Amino acid sequence: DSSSAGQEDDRERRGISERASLDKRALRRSFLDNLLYVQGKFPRLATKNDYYLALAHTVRDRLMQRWISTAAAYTTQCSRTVCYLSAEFLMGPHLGNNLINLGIYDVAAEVVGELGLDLEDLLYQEEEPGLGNGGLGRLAACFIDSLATLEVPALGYGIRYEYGIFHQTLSDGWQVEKTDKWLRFGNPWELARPEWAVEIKFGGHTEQYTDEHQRLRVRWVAARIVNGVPYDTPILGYHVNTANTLRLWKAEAPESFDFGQFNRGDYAGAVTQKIVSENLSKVLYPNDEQEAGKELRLQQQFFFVSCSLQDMLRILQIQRIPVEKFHEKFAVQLNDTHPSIGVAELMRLLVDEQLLAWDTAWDITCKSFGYTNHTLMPEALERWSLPLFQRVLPRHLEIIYEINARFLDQVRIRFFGDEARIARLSLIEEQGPRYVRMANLACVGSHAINGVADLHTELLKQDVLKDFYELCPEKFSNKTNGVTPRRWIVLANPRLTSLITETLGDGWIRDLDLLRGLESHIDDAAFVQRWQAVKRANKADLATHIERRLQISIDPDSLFDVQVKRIHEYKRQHLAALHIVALYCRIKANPNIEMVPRTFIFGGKAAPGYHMAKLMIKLITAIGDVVNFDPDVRGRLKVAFLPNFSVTNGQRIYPAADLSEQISTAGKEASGTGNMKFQMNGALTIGTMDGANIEIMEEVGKENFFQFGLLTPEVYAWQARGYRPQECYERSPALREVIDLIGSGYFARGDSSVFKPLIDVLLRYDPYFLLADFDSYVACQDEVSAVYKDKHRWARMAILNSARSGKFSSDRTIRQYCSEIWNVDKVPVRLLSQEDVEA
Ligand code: GPQ
Repeated sequence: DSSSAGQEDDRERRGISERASLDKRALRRSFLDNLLYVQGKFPRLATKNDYYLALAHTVRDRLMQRWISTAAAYTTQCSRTVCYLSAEFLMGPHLGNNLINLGIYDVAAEVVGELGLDLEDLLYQEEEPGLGNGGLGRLAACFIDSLATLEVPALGYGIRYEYGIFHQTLSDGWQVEKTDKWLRFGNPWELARPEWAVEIKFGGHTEQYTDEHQRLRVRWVAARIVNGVPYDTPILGYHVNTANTLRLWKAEAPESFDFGQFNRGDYAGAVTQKIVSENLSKVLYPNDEQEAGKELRLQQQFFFVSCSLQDMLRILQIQRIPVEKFHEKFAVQLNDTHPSIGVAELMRLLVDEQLLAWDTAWDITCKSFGYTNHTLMPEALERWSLPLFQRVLPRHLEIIYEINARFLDQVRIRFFGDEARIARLSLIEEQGPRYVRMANLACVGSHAINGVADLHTELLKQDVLKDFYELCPEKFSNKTNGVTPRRWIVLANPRLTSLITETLGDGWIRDLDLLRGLESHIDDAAFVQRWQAVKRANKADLATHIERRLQISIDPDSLFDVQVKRIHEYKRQHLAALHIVALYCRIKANPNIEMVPRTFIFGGKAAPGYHMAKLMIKLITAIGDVVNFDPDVRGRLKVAFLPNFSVTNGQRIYPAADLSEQISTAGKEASGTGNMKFQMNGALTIGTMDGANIEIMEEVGKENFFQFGLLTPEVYAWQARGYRPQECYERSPALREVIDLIGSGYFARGDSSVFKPLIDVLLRYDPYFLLADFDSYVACQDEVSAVYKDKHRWARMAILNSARSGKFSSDRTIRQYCSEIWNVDKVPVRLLSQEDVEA
């Protein structure tokens, strides 16, 4: 047929001459071979997981040629390379994505199908590497995908956590955390590279000495050394030969380290030391946008950053590039402040170990780093108490003092006598207990600083980083986030992918702006009908999944109203909960009231120590327990909290949504990226003018977006005036009824104490303006229901949302980073033949 012919042309054009390996018979042969030689099984004994692993190895074998060809191209051409430093990479399962990017998804489905297996079933066997909390970690994963697809040389550097984000279960409606043993059955996607291990120092003290040129130098005498071992995962681009590398570091106790000397024959003590060392990469901190301030967290940050910078120096050496050209070879991006200790560590490596002059080293450092800020929430700005910092990184504290002294000298000349400004810009917070301010370090040590949506960048300039903006406005720019359409449309929504490709051809997968072509089909009744059928089928699939998981029946024709993201007060899942209760109250007052049936779907994890967020989960599940079974409701309202929201679960949920809830308090959500995944998959958004919602509305047009709520300047004005939520409560009868019903204990079997902390905060402080936005939100939701009754109008709006989502491809975002921050070009990769490789 025409689409597979299109794919064939594509392959020809790209010169991928691996016909044999793409051949179905060869695929079947190596699948069965891997089952035998890797898993040691034959079909009658094989488990589903054996089959998954056999297929994973079959795919991995096909990645290797590309991976090696890519490494060869980059090495011989000494290509300029992006190094994306991130404490989190929330990759999601690899198998499906690799099948898509290799262009062998359909043939793999046939091969396993002929063996009596179901490909989707095998895909669900993969335990996803949950090495991130939420948006920030998932953004890193989308970026790595786009970099490979755009054929840009890039390395992702991070931590190989043994335990990723916890697994969430619900017990009596409360969140319960279980550990995430994702490596339990092995990981076929990674390759350990112990030959490239590096040593990382911690603690101890510093000493001065004079070198052979009579220059005064500093040596760091560490108290302990830990080995960092790289584990590499290939990241294949879409229908290209480029396979970049995700390099994650595992901490190990060094064999060479002489425990005996330290412990005087204390063997048990030495083993304890080993455990302490390996704790470094043991577990991901599950706090999203919350400062934990834990010593182990600083150690983790330094660990992966020092490993990565040392690895870059090794690469320079292999390519015989002088260390003075570090910044010409590498563009190093800091994904928030988590890796910002890199500024001080690169200075240490260049000055103390490579023996460069301070000024030379500082010039290289500033030209190498770029810093992306991801939040305006004050509690998420990282600071480390001075005693803790001194204990872990004594040499880095000295270096930070030196950077600060030189920096503030310049500030004093520019802003003569402005001591308050100097105190705000200082890398050290001096009022009260002293802290190292990591955002300030990142700003001073980077040549580029960016926010992640237009509004966010403006607020950074006006507010959070105002002093740095006034000092160096030229460093600042915006890079609105994006998401990869390969995972979030092609893999997650095969029905929509077929419809779009049959309508437009498959060019949209690498150039999402081509989706605009859908607009001309909006009056084509057959197309609109097919569009509706796709959504309806996706909803039916999700309904089945929910029914199985939660034992509640779901009507696929009801409006699927979805909010999935980390649970946080600023994201206001409890505002959505208030709306559900308002609808419930209408039904109780008038059981025959006409109402558009809705299914409210929630998902998201709460940080284990964030009690209010956990109470928000309990509120939602408690409302569900009443509403789902009250006969008066007659199925018009259903509330489902899907446990353990993850990349895997997201892939089922986004394609089935009608309505995307993006209801954060204006000025609080830096960008949001879930909003983009919903839009691409044809959901309409109800949202505040926050983060990237504003840009989504700009793209789709006001008439295709449900906007409500205070604007950021209005929030600021209410704050300045002194906001009294009690007044909103008194003014709005609907709000009063909702708050009183929850406060009465109606959703807690009469126990009014359960939700008291939540209700008290709302009535007394309401720091996120739920009560101020309540009436506006409910009115907007009524408008949503009115529009939904007109199924045809809804479908047209949904099509326009997808058609106008091109801006939010991470390919666009990455092109902007490449040209405006990293100054890096693509390096197409020629596939080496077997003989080339072996020669
Ligand atoms: N974000 Cl600082 C996180 O997911 N975790 C964090 O620790 C910080 C930010 C998010 C942010 O809340 C979203 O608005 C962004 O879309 C996302 O980062 C990616 O930039």
